[in-house]
Amino acid sequence: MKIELIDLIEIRLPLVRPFRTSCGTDTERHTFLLHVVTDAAEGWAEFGGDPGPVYSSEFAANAERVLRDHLVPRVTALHRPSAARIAAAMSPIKGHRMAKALLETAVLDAECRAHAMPLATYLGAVRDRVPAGVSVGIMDTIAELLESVSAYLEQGYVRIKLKIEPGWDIEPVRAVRREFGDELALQVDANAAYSLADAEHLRRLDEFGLVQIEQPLDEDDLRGHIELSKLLRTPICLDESIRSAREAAAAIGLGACRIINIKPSRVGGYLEARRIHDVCAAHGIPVWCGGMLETGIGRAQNLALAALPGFVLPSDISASSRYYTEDLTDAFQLDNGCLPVPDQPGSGVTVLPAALGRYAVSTRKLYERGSAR
Ligand code: SMG
Ligand code: MG
Repeated sequence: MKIELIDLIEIRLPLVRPFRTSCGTDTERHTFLLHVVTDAAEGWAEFGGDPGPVYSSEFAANAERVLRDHLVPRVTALHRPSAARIAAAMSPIKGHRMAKALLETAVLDAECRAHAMPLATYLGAVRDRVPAGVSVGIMDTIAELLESVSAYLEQGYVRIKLKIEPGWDIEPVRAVRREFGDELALQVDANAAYSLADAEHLRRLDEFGLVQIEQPLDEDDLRGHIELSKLLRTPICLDESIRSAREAAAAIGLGACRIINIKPSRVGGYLEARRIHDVCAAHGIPVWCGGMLETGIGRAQNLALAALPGFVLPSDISASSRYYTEDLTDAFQLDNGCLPVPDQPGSGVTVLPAALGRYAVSTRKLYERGSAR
């Protein structure tokens, strides 16, 4: 496979409603896509970060820079680029996992399409459908929250995740538990908004039978998570803290978490995501697939990953309508609380030119074979 062209397409898609977390409020998905054209097929990927370094230290402008100046030149210099060979070519560059994930994923998509193989098959999927959870933002009032959760449950979502932060934690959880009963699969995500000094406060969440508390402390506070997990009955799940299979192995071995949220963009791509899945499976640690408000492009690829055997908990992969009035691909729709795993080659979705035209704000060429930059 030869890479002919790499374009970066900046997009801005309005969200159907603002999404507030302890990191801030998003009203749109402002990110970029990578479109890789090879002599055999084309591939797409979606940058998992934001315009600012709020969820992660990575952000769009620095990812673009590192792709253009460091990653794309290394990968396009490979004699036979393939997804499995890319990580080694990029390894002299430290960090920047989200940027690396983007390039590897676009090439992987192209490679799977060239072999007429669904990404799910390539990764080792064992399911055709994936149970859908939904992540519910911080609201102004409890009444608004209950209304929102009720609407999602009516649509069929099988698990509710509430975003929490100091001042919006015990009461919203109590209200949702009281309104929707003990059977509801309920969990919370703090996006690192607490410190170990809040342990007594967080312990109050134990009475609500939560499936997990996700990333209560700073991403680099492994010791804090180890201590906190001794104090809480609620299982701790790590998101931001886990950036590689090695970090997953360490966190599990040290008792910092009992569940892991795998986000391919955060960990450098689907191949590392699969390795984390394997490490977790070997330790009996359940995993699920996290989301970054992806459009249909990233969501299709996340569905392929979430179809692996160790993904035993519902993922943050919701229907298109939870995010956008119009998606960049055919809309993903809930069917009995599940989303279908794409079964066509590559990520199995087609980017709709008209929709892309409406939400693309600019395109930058990162590489064209035969033309000097
Ligand atoms: O894609 O449905 C989705 C969003 C899921 O809550 C979600 N993602 O920390 O897990 C997380 C957040 C990260 C994005 S908002 C800071
Ligand atoms: Mg999270």
